[in-house]
Amino acid sequence: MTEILQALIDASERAALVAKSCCSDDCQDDLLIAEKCEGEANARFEKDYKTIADVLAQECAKTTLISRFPELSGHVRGEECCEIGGKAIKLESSVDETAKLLSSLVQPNLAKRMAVAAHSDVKHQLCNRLPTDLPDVDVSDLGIWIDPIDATAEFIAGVNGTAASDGGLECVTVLIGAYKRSTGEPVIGVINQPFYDGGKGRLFWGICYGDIKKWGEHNVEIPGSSGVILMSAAEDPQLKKAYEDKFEIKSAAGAGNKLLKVAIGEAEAYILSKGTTFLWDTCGPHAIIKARGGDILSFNTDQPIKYNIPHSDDTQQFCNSGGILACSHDNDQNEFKYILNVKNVAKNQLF
Ligand code: 2IP
Ligand code: CA
Ligand code: CA
Repeated sequence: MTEILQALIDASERAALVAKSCCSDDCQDDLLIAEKCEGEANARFEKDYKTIADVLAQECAKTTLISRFPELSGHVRGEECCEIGGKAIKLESSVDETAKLLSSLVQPNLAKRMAVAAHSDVKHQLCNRLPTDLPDVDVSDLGIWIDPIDATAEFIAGVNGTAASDGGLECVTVLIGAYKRSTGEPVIGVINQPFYDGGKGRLFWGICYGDIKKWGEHNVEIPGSSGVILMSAAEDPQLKKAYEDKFEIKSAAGAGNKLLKVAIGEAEAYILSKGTTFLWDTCGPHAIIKARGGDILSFNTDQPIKYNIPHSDDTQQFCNSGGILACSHDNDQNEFKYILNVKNVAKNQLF
């Protein structure tokens, strides 16, 4: 299990390096921003975009995973398709070749920086500190979901120097999760936050495999009960109202960023009534949240989200269409039941 966890961590770091390689004074407005077409787009946005960084970061993460575990081939899925600006993006055999491919889409300086990042042979420092007593895992029963860059809108604004005060580059995350193909349960997760603390970055991982629950992170103090519930800025105000008496309702950009805050106990819960997240948003964070004793349920059905949905060309098949309710820990059963109960009352009255 340690090797597959290492592979997920390194894959996320390689994607993180690609995202970071776009940040330089000489590359403003040059990310090659392409509008997603109808089947690909998220209903949360009037227009939904992807950048060359999203596509390249996903290719890098995928390549890292499949080169170390060839048996994962065909079972590594992600948000992006590899085509952008009429070109299929892939890692060529050398930095120069990849730079050449990218420079047909972006300026040569940026193409070179991205290619160097994409070819880095990443060994994340955290990998020296992983537990060595983890159980064996049947990799041939694993599937992977990748969100190479979560909060792309904030990423674009951050790179262009037009970020809003509450949604800068810090809310960008790389999300990678492994699930059991036989059951659909999330089992290993990584959340990488490349731009945290002025670009120092931080990374969280978690494992929930049978009875084994382990998690780890960079320098984080886990607070006690935070009394905070997170919601999207676009959430129904009536749902916010239902919780206002007992909780502080906060909004934060990025689904991955909100799930990260739940995972590390900065928030009790993240509640989303709409179908604007996908399996790649929740799979990695879900494994970490489960490792910490919490869970992610469907807002509509109260059933835990499952990840072994059959392959399909229709992106909507992978949407968490019933919304989500992510809870940090069910150690305090009463708090969890209270959150669930308020949600069900609100749902019946408001929706
Ligand atoms: C988005 C992104 C948005 C989020 C949306 C996700 O993913 O995280 O920020 O909306 O649900 O699907 P919100 O910020 O309101 O939570 P991506 O950037 O990968 O498309
Ligand atoms: Ca994304
Ligand atoms: Ca996302």
